[in-house]
Amino acid sequence: MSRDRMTPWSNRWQALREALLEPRVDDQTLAEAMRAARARQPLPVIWLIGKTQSGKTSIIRALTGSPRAEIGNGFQPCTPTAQLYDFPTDLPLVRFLDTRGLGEVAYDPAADIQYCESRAHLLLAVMKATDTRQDEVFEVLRAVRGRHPEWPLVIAQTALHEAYPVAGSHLLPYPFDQDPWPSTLDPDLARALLVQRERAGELPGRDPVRWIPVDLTLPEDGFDPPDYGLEALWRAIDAGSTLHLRELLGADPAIRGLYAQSSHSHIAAYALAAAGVGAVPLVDLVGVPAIQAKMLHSLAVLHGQDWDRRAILEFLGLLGTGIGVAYAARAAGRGLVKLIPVWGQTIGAVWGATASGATTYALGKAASVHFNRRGRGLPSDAADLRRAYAEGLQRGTRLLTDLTRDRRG
Ligand SMILES: Nc1nc2c(ncn2[C@@H]2O[C@H](COP(=O)(O)OP(=O)(O)OP(=O)(O)O)[C@@H](O)[C@H]2O)c(=O)[nH]1
Ligand SMILES: [Mg+2]
Repeated sequence: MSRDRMTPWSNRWQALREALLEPRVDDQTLAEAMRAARARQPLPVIWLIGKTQSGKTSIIRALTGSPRAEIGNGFQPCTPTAQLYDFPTDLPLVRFLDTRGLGEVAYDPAADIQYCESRAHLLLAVMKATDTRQDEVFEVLRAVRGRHPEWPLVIAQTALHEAYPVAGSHLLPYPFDQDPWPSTLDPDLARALLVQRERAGELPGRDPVRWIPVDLTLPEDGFDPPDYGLEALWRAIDAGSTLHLRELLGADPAIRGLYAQSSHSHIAAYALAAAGVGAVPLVDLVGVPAIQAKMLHSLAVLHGQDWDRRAILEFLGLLGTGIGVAYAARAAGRGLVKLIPVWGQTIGAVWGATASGATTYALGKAASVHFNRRGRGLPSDAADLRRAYAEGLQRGTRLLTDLTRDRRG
């Protein structure tokens, strides 16, 4: 175990203060350390398998909220038959692997399986609901799940409206999570969806296949809502994997309401880097406090806030009061660390990588609340920061426990 992981919390607070006020790590070293931490913990991979024009890119757009053009430009070649898109581009949290040319040329998934072999995963098959010729896709799924029965499989049935009568509209509320489907569902559409499922036959694998009808249109197409079925797709993804992808990407409405998605993904990326301390020499050298200091700085920039000595001291003062650090410093010497309310709460519950990551996550969430309020000209107070920190610690612990375990496993 690295020295950093055993540092008492009161010393960590002191170290954070120093890293903020007297930084000793230059930006370039820090950037390299972040890259090293990331390389150590490969990104979770969502593998999209579907014929050309089946709607793969549309699904990436809907899951990440990125514009199509940005995804198109962000694709990088990966294997001879797949390209990848890392999201977010600057500090990626997840990797989408997109198969190419399926249905047009003979596709051999061997190289893509091999690429995915050691990475945490989700298989996301994509097929147009009205396209009955999916044998080749099913064959690939059989091969992949035969080799990896543990990989969860979600099959999205896309472009539903192509089966609608002229001027038809989406049935609301979304009916496909009811069993049986309601009688108001268009019979042609219901038939198309069921035929496709029957043709799949028995697909191997540990968990049942999750079939999710979606229609991910553009606003100008005039369908309401444009992301029909997205909620169900997220539920299936989260039920199938332990990666908490929705939360990780900040696509959870609970998170969207509180923080801008961009600051959320920054926080998650820095938390993951902090969780890598103890695993990579360069990251160890830089240490958790430097990563946290860099995160706070970049959050201030994202929120358009000053981050000079005065602003830093103000934030530390409020946060310290909020989470009881002043008390911690006094109590630590007498062996009363367990009584520290929030800052020390992780001590019996989690340790090591998760604790470093979770406290970084919590710190980022508290800072977001602080910057948010200041940005709106409102006072930021210790009680708010304490709440944000406590909630962040809880969410961060859950997020990172599963993520770092999955990545090791
Ligand atoms: N209405 C509707 N259109 C969709 C849906 N998914 C995709 N499309 C449309 O179908 C076309 C192809 O979608 P893409 O998302 O680019 O499909 P793809 O699988 O990435 O295609 P390639 O990259 O060419 O293999 C686009 O015109 C999309 O707007 C959907 O769920 N509903
Ligand atoms: Mg595409």
